[in-house]
Formats: sequence, structure tokens, C-alpha cells
Amino acid sequence: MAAEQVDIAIVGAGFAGMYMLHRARGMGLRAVVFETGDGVGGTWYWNRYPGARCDVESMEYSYQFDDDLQQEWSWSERYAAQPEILRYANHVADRFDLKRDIRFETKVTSAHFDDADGLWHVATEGRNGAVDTVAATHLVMATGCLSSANVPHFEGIEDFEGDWYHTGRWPKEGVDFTGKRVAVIGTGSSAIQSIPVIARQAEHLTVFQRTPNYAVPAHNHPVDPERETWFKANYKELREKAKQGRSGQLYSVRDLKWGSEPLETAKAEFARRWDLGGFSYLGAYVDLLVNKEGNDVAAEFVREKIRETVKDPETAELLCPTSVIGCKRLCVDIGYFETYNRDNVSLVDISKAPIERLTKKGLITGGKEYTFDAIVFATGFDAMTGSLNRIDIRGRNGLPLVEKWEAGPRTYLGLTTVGFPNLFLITGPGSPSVLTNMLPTIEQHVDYVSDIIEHLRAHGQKTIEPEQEAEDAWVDHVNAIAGGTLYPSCNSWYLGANVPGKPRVFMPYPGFPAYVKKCQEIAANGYEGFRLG
Ligand code: NA7
Repeated sequence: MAAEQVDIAIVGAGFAGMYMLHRARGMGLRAVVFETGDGVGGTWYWNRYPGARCDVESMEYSYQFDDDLQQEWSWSERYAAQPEILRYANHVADRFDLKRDIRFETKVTSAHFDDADGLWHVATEGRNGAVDTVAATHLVMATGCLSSANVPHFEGIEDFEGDWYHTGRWPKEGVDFTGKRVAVIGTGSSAIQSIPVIARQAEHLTVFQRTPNYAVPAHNHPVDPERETWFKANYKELREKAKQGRSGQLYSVRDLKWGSEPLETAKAEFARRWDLGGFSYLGAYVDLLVNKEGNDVAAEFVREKIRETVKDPETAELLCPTSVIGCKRLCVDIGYFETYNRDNVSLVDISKAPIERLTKKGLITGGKEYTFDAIVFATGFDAMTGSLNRIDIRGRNGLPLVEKWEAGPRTYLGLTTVGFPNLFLITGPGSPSVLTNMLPTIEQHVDYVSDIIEHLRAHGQKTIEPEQEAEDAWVDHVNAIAGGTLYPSCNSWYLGANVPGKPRVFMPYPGFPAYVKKCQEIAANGYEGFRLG
């Protein structure tokens, strides 16, 4: 029997996959979405750990493609918690009747481009191991930037008799830590969000820290109804304004360079922004991720706050990061540093003595065994390329994507890659993606892909892929821009430095909103840099 054929196969039913499906239907195309989970939501489906919350303000972290949708939905808090975001994802899926074209519990195992028929042949594994294939003209990878859990290969993990969890694969039914001795490994954003919540439940919580992280307060609160009304009345203008911002968000980034004000004024500005809460802290000066001197002052301000908050001076010092602030994504916390003042919380520095192995009862570091009932790996993700590389994707002449990307991802605009016709990466490496508010960035990419597909159809063309020269130039450009910043100075997941053996390449493009302008220019010039066939 001939394989089912569709116009677009979409991998992933998070915010990107859902919107792509909606747009595809709007163009009258036959589209199908494959999703490993049994529901929509992507990142917000998997990351159910206690305290999981978005670090972008909820009034901005939503779709804007449909005004009725944004008018009817109400967020309850300044920063929405995971269950509310998941409810929103389901609301959107139901409102636009998306689920009927989403194949849940269906994992894409391979996607091969066939030069002979010009189609993508997508193999899937569904419920009870049922295998299937679908042929598609276009393949859209809406697989998310932080979807592929990074569980370190600790020796002895199979010996551990307690329970262990990864924050990015949290059990749906939740976990009750009451009366338990719990370990959290990692101090990234997921740990910083979950530690205060787990500490309130557990009998004792031990945090194993390899690198301390900067966190600024969320000052979270219920959404003020008056502000909501104002926001909704002005949504159009506010969304437009946000698109002009460095990260696609409304918080103010002053058009002032470090050094343009006296030091005391600068410190007062950091204090003001600390009181506002959230990412606006790094908007005090436009060049804080370029100017080391300014960055040092911004960083020291946070360290002072940590020393003021954490009563035990030794613990406080261990919690003080020394790297560039903002080099790793800034964390937005609710009571994180205060948690270390609790009697049932202790911090173990593993920067010099890594975890040697897991044991039946716990783990060993620095020659000492620590025993636990449960271990939480808050160890992050194989970001941006992990979920693509875990699928056997092959382009022209059977070239595997992992092989092409052996020394790091190579794309044109973070959207397409030479040798893989009609393959589109939503918020892929080489696009601003994780350095921005993901929802508008997703919409921009999906709209762009939709325009490309319409263009192809209108011109009777079947395939699109970048020119080698355009891709090389884009990769060089991304590297040059990132190289001119302080981003490459630390071991962040932006660089792939958190996954042993992963090539060290700065993956997101620090250039929003210029990126959008560039995309528009390319389209206006008849998709310059692309080969249409
Ligand atoms: P992150 O930010 O990658 O944090 C992972 C943490 O786990 C970080 O502190 C790591 O230390 C630590 N880690 C990773 N591997 C190990 C091993 N083998 N031993 C000890 N510690 C380890 O992931 P998150 O999930 O917290 O956040 C990801 C993003 O989600 C975040 O930026 C927000 O955008 C939302 P390291 O710093 O590498 O020394």
C-alpha cells in the first residue's frame, strides 16, 4: 500500500507545531503533526517539576496571531506557572480544533529525503510500537530548543534504590517529597525554581552545585485587573513595541552605554531594576553583554544581594557566581537564595570534586557518600540541536544531518540547511530563538515558512534550500556577532558546553530585531540566498 502523503509533516505539538498546523490549514494544505507526548504543550508538557514557571511575563508570553484569542484569555500571575501555560496550550488547541490532526504518542524515528520523488519520507513509531511512514512535501521541525533532557551518565545510576527524576521529564502525577531526604543536582533555572518548593516539602534537601548562577527576583504577583484591561486595550501597539526590543519583550533596555553615567547613578539604576524584577535588570545599559567593566558592576550588585540574603557567610560565598552575568540565561527566582537559610537545606560544592558515582543509597563526591530517598537531576538539556540529532534525518544523497553538523550546526537564518530541501527548523540554531521571547519568535518563523511555501506554490516551484555561499556567510556572521559579545566566556548551554563531547559553537543569534528585518529583506529580494527548484 502506498504511504500516506501530506503537504506538510510537522514534528512536535508545542507552540511552534500548533501554530504551523493552524497556518498550514489556512493555506488549504494537508498537514499532520507527530508528537511523542499524549498532549500538546511541548516544553510545558514535559517540564512539570515543582515551581516550573515562565521567565517571560505572561501577558507577553502568548500568541498574537488572533486578536479574539488574546482578548479572551486571562493570565492569573505576572509570571505564569507551568499548569496554567499548559491549560493555555490546550485552550488554543481546542479553540482551533487542532488535535484532530495531531498524532499523539507518536515518535518520529527517521526522516529521509528522496531525491527521486522529491519527498520527505517520515517514519514513526506509535502506541504499542506500531510503525508507520508518511510522505511529505515539506518537513517542519518544531521540536523545541529545550526538549532533549540531559541526564549525565553517572556510573552506578542503575544501583540507586531510591527514586530519581529529571526536571524536564517530570511524572504527570507529580511527586510528594514529604518526609524524604532529597538531592538536587544542578543549579540552573530549573533547580532555582524547584529548590524552594522541594525544600518546603522534604525532610532534608541537599543541593549539589557545580557552578553558581545569577538570579534576579521575579516579584511575582497576581495580574492586576486594571493592568490587564489596559494591556488588552493596547495589545496591538504593545506587541509592535515589543518587537522592536532586543529580546522581543517590553522591558526597557535603555539606549545608554556603560560609562555614560557616574558609578553611583549606575548602581541606583541596578537597584531600581532589581526592585522591578525580571530580565529588565540587564537592560540598565545597552552594552552590558559587551562591556566587561559594566558587567562586573552589574554582577557585583547581585553578589552583594546574595551576601545580604544568605545568613551563613560560607554558603553565601559558594552561591556567588564569578562569571559574566547574562552569559548563561539569567534566572528569575522566587525565594531561591532565602531557601538556604532553612535548617533543612544544605549546599555541597562539587566544583572541585565532581560526583564520582551513584550508589545503592545515594552518591559519592569528594570521597564521601551522601544518602537519599530521591535524587532530582536538574541538569538541563542537550539544547537546540539535541532533539534534531536524535532523529535520523537525511537529506540529499542520504547525507545524515548529524554528519553535516558534526562540528556544530550550520544553517541559513537558523531556518534551513544546505542539502536538506524543504526542511524547516522553527527557532533553529542560528536564529535568535532562546535569546528572545519564544512565542513571537515562533510566530515570526512559522509565518516566514508559510510565506515561503505560498511563494513556491504561486511560482510552480517544488523545493527550496539555501545556497552554500549564503549558509557559509550566515554561519560566519552569527559567529562574528557572538564573538563580539561576552557570551562565549562561560560554559553555557548556548554553546553546547553543558553536554560532554558536544562541539562548542554559539548556537543562538544575538541580533533581534535586526534578524527580522534581514528575513524581510531576503524575502523582498526574491528569497535571496535560497535556491528554488
Ligand atoms: P541548565 O541551565 O543547563 O542547568 C543545568 C545545571 O545542572 C547546571 O547548574 C549545571 O552545572 C548542572 N549540571 C549539568 N551536568 C552536571 C553534572 N554532570 N554534574 C553536576 N552538575 C551538572 O538547565 P535548566 O534546566 O536549569 O535550565 C535550562 C533553561 O530552561 C534555562 O536557561 C531557562 O531558559 C529555562 P554547570 O553550570 O554546567 O556547571
